[in-house]
Amino acid sequence: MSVATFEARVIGAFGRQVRVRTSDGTEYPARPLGRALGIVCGDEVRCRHDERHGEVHVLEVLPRRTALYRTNARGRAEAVLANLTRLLVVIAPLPEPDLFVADRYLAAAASAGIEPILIVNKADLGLDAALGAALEGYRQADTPSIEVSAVTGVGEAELLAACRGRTAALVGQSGVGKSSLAARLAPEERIEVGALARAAEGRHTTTASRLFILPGGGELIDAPGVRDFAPAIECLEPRTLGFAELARLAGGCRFLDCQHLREPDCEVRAAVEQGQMDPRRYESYRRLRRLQQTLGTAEERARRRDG
Ligand SMILES: Nc1nc2c(ncn2[C@@H]2O[C@H](COP(=O)(O)OP(=O)(O)OP(=O)(O)O)[C@@H](O)[C@H]2O)c(=O)[nH]1
Ligand SMILES: [Mg+2]
Ligand SMILES: [Zn+2]
Repeated sequence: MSVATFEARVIGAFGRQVRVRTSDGTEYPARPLGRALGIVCGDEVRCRHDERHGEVHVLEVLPRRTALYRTNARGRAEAVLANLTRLLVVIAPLPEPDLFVADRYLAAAASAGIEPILIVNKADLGLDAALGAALEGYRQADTPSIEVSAVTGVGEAELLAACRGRTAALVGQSGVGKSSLAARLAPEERIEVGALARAAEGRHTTTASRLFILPGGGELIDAPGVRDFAPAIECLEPRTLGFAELARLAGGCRFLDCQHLREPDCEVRAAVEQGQMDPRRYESYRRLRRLQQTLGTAEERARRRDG
């Protein structure tokens, strides 16, 4: 007797354990069948009921419309989240922001066709001069940003509008308030929020990505905090590495394949010298180029592994 299969959405992924939801809203714990499928939150999957063991098996991951990729510890590209249309890159005055991490998320999203927005949470704490200057740099970089507070509710309507009708994901350092924002936007859900002290100790409150349905329409993924994020280099837009302002400036470079490092007549370097591109953003771009050189191409890495 053949058993009917059905399609479902992955709304939680914790290693080999996943949680899926069907279009009628039924949720099941499920287990990937056979070899590692690399299932991530947001995936659409084909499942089957195993009546004998009372389990749901995931048979197959359906083609992803978009995916956010990182470089894993073995130097390989690995999907982190799937089928996003919006990436909410969260920073806050506390813990001290690592803007290079934010830049790399923004770059990975832009390269993957996922619209990024910078979310500046904890606006109630006030933004110091350094963060203010960084935000000015992002404005020059054509990167939209919203100032919000999960405590006071400032910016909530704007944040909700940015998620409406989309699949959005909250990413960023641990303790910036991703889960607190998710809890505000999806008040019906049970979402655990951490103590800032724990984040300062490097402990993460959220340990697995979860997908929530927003009351006004749209989906929101709350992802675990990170200490660092290395995008998958081969997934980055080759000319700009996903840096939005470079897409605008690079057309003016003398060489079509300008990497904006030491080449003559480089419009990007000129923009930095003339104060039209944030020097910190440019440094961030150079670091990513260096990372690209260190990691090498995917083929070079495969050769190193196998040879
Ligand atoms: N003052 C202030 N504190 C906030 C705000 N949002 C969150 N917090 C606090 O920041 C701490 C961390 O919040 P979480 O929502 O758990 O942070 P997270 O980004 O989900 O952290 P991880 O799950 O570890 O990645 C908690 O103590 C929250 O109460 C805010 O807008 N203002
Ligand atoms: Mg969290
Ligand atoms: Zn250039």
